[in-house]
Amino acid sequence: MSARAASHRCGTAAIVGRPNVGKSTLLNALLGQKLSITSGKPQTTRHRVTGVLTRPDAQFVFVDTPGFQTRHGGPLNQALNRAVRAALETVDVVLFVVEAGRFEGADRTVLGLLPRGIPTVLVVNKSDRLGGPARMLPFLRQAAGEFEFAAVVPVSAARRTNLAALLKILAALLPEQPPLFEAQTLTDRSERFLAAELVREKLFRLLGDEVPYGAAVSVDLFRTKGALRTIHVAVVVEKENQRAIVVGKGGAKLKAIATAARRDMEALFGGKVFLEVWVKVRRDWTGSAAALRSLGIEHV
Ligand SMILES: Nc1nc2c(ncn2[C@@H]2O[C@H](COP(=O)(O)OP(=O)(O)OP(=O)(O)O)[C@@H](O)[C@H]2O)c(=O)[nH]1
Ligand SMILES: [Mg+2]
Repeated sequence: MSARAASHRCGTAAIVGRPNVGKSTLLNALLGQKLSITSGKPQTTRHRVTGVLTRPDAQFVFVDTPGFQTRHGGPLNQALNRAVRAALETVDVVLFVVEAGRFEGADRTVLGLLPRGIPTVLVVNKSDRLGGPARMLPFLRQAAGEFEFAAVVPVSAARRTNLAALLKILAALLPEQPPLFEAQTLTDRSERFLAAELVREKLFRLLGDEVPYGAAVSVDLFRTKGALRTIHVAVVVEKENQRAIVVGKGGAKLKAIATAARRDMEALFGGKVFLEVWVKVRRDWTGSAAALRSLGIEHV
């Protein structure tokens, strides 16, 4: 093996933390590409999403996870927590994300669930909100005392600040080994999955609080012909009145959801998309483990 190959670093870093701290925004910022969906509402991410960043000297395999639920024990939350635990089993490093200025009970609970013996980096996100070192430094000192972190790094995922420093620290914690993925690989997820996620993101961003948590998305058709993709997506809701909310007056809301999702799909896939979105009512899918299984967590 040449000296160059021997010094190449490659490994997996799980991004974990309580809901809404900015894990998915961080993944996208690190990749320089919008891959994982984000919104101002907690529990946006429901699936593990892997994003690969390839540099000449290192390949980072990031795993974005659902925000770890410390309160509610329903089937959906249990499924989300299982997804997080499964993601942690095989990683080389954990990126534990908190919000600058806030280290609360839910953060400590998540911290307590992390595997011992895996280097854990504390990522203090939303540093832009603290407005400067006078408030940041005491917070960093306090947070650093919560656990034996391998490093503590303040960043702003939204403003993309200090990400180079985070990558440098992270690279040093990864094993020396050749790349696991081809250089052009972005994710392990299919375009079909990403299409469903982008529709789900628009539900979170364009609707109020009631509907997105009771909605699932399934892709009924995904056909690629040359550079053109034809995609049919069903939004699954629990109640008739939720269908009315998603459709909106004269169909305006559904149109806005479909237009925004199509634009993101075209940017991510790099080609034209014909997208059709409609709404189905399926009672109580969030409250029933059987319904979750039958939908397949892939499609939730
Ligand atoms: N001010 C500020 N807001 C941020 C930053 N990073 C993320 N946000 C916002 O925080 C909210 C949550 O971001 P997400 O990336 O969806 O958070 P998450 O941790 O993935 O959330 P779940 O998937 O629901 O657990 C969104 O409104 C983001 O725009 C940041 O660096 N600064
Ligand atoms: Mg997320």
